[in-house]
Amino acid sequence: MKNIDSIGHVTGRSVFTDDIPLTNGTLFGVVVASGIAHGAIKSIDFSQALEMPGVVRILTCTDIPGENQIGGILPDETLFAEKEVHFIGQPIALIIADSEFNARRARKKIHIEYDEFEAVTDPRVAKEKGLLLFPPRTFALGNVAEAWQKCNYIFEGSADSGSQEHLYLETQNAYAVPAENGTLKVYSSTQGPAIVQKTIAGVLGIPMNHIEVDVRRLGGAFGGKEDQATAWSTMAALAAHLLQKPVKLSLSRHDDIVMTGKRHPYSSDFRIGLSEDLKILAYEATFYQNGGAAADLSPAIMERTLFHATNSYFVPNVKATAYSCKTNLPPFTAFRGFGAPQAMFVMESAIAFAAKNLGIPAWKIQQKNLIRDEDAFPYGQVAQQAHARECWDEAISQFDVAGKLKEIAEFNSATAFTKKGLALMPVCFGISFTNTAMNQARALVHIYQDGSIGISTGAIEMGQGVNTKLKQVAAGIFSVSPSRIRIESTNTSRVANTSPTAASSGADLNGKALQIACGEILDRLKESAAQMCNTEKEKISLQDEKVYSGSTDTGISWEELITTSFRKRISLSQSGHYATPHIHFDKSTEKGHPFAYHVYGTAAITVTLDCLRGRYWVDSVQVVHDFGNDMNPDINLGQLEGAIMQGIGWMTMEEIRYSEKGRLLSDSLSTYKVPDIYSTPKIVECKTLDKPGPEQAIMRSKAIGEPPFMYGIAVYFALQEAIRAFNPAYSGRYDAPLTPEKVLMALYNR
Ligand code: LUZ
Ligand code: MOS
Repeated sequence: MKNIDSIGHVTGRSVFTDDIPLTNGTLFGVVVASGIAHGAIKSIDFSQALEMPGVVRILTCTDIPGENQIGGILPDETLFAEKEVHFIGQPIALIIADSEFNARRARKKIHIEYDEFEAVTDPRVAKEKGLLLFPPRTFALGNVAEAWQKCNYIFEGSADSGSQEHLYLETQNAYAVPAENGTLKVYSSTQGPAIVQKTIAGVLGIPMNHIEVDVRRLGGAFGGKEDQATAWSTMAALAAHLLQKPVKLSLSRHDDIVMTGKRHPYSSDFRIGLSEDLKILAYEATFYQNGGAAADLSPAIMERTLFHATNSYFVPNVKATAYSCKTNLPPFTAFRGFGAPQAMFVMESAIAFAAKNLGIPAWKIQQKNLIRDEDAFPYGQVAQQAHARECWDEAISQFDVAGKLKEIAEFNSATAFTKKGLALMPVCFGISFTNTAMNQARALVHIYQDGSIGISTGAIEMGQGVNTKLKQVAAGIFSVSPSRIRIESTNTSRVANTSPTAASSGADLNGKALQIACGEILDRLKESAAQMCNTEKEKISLQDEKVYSGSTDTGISWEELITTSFRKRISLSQSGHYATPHIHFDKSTEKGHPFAYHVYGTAAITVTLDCLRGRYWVDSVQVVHDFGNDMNPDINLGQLEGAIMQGIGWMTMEEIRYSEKGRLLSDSLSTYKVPDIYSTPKIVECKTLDKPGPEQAIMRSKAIGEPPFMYGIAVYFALQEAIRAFNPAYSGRYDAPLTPEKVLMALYNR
C-alpha cells in the first residue's frame, strides 16, 4: 500500500499546522530570548517596543497564572526566565502583535541588561565543577575488575560525538484558539499532544479537560518535537488565554535553530579487554552527556545510552557509567536513536582502536563477539531471536565483503592520491520506551452508517507513514478497501493520555490498540451476521467486503451488514487499549526486561577519498536488515534510507559548533551542512533478513524508525581506513563528525 499522504504532499494539498487557515483577529507571537549564556537579568526595557506599531502586549513570567514550569521529566525548566538566564536562546518574553512582521520589528527595540556569569559548555568541565542535571547511573554485568586480569590485551581511549540539528522541514509552531467558558483548542506541531495539554494546564492553572490539542500531521520531527514542541504551544496558549484572541506562534528557521535543543554531544572514555582469540572479555565506558541547561529528556536518553553500551555484542563483564552534565547550552533533546548512537559510536571506537593496535581488521573483533540467543545484555534481558549473526553472515556473503576488501586493497596499492575504505556496522536496537509506563496506547474506531470508517489513535503522522500502516491494520481486520477508512487527526479529546509518538514504537503501540478496538467491533458484526443468516458466529468471516458463512458467500455486503447492525442497535464504535506485555525494569538494580524485542542488522559502507583535497564520497551502503514480516516495503525502505542518510550526516558533515561563550556558530544552513542529493551514496542496497517478526511487533513487522540510523556509523570507520591507507601514521582520533576539513588534516598529520 502506497503512503496515503504521497499525493497530498507532492501536490501541496496536505495541511500542516502552519497551513491552518487563521481566524479573523488572530494575533502573532514572537519570542524574546536571552542573548547571553549565563547571567542574571538586571533590567528589561520594553517601553520602546510597546510603542511600535501593531504591538498588543508583551508577556513575561509575571503573566503566568499557574506555574512557570515546563520540565517534562524533572521540574527544572521555566517557560519564561525569571531572574537568571542559562543559555543563549532561552525565552524571556513573548511579544504579541497584529502581525509576525510587527512583532519581529518590535523585538529589535527591546533592551535587556545582564550581569554576566561564567558559561560552561564542555561536559567534562561541568562534571569537574559538580554541575550534574541529576545523579549518574551505572549498568554492570559480571565483574570487570576481575576480568582485566584475564585479558591478553587491554586498550584505553576516548571518543567524542557531536550534536545534530533536527532540521525538520516544518519549524516549531502552534495555533491556539480560545473557545467558550475558558477552554482552548490548540493546534500544535508536536509528537506528544498529551504532554502539550498537560503542560498548558499547569502553566495556565486550569484542568486538562479545558484544553483540546489537535494534530493533523507534522512536517518532520525526528525527536525534536517529542518534548520541545511544548514550550511554543504553551506560549501560544498562554497568550490566547490571557487575551481571549487566537494566537499563532511559528518560529523562524533561525529562531528555531538557535532556541531549540538538538542531539546530545557526548564525550566518553572506554577501556576494552580482549582474549588471545579476540573475545571481548571486559568493557568499561564512562559517558559524559552534554545535557544543556535543563534536564528535558536527558534522563531517558542517558538511560538508553547505557542500554546500548555494548551495541550488538555479548560482553560478559561490563561496567557503563553515565553522567548528565549541566552546561549553558539549550537543553539537548530526543533525536532519532535517543542516546543509543552515541553509545554505539564509543563501542565501535573501542573495537577500532583495539584492532588498530593489534594490526588486524576491526571486523574480526566485531564478528567474533556478536550476541547469540540466551546471552544476557548488561541490563539483564536475555537475547531471544537474536539475529545479529544471521544479519552479519548474510551481509558478508550477499555483498561479497571478502572480495570487496581484496579489491579495495588492490585499488589502494595501485593509486597514489585516491584511497578507498570499507567498514561494517552491526546494530542491535531495543524496541519499547525505556520507561515501562509509557508503553501503552489507545485507539477509537467508529463505523458510520454508510460503512465508512473513522479511526483515531495517539499516533502522530510525521512523514514516517504511521497512518498508512494503521489503515492497513484496520483494512485487514475488516477486510474492506482502504478507501473506506479515514485516519482522523490526533486529538486529546478523542484519545487521551497518549505517549508521544517516539521510540520507533508508534505503529506497534497504536496499531495494537487499533487491532483490539477493531477486533471487538468485528466480533459484534460477526454475531450480527450470524443472526442475519441463521448460523453460528464461528462460521462467519468477512472477505473483500462480503460476508461469508464457512466458504460460501452469503450475498450480504459490508454496507448491508453495517446498516442492518446499526438498525439492530449494535454499537459500531469502540475504543481499544494496549499495554506491551511482559516488560519491566527495576531501577534500583538496573536489571529487567525493558524491551518488547530487538531489531538487528548489519551494514557495509564503502567510501572513496580524494587525498589531495580531503573530499570523500560514499560509494555504497549495503545492508541486511531484520524487518520481520515487512508489512509495507515502500515505507520501511524509505525509513531505512532516510535514517542511514541522517546517520551519515551526523558522522560526516553536520557539525554543530558553539563559541566558548555558548553562542551557536553554525546557526544557519550556510554554516551547517546536511547531506543533499549530491552526497547520497551511489549505491544503497537493502536485503531483508528472512526471519519472521515477533508477536509484539505490529503484524510481526518490526519497528523501523530509529534502528537504521546507526548504520551510518560505519562511514566514520570506513573513512578512517581510507585515511590510513594514505597516511599510516594517522593516529585515528575518535571525534565525530569527520568533516572534510578534519579528513584533510588527518591525511597530512599524525
Ligand atoms: N523517547 C522516550 C524515546 O521518551 N523514551 C525512549 O525510550 C525513547 N527511545 C527512543 C526514542 N525516543
Ligand atoms: Mo524519538 S528520538 O522522539 O523516537
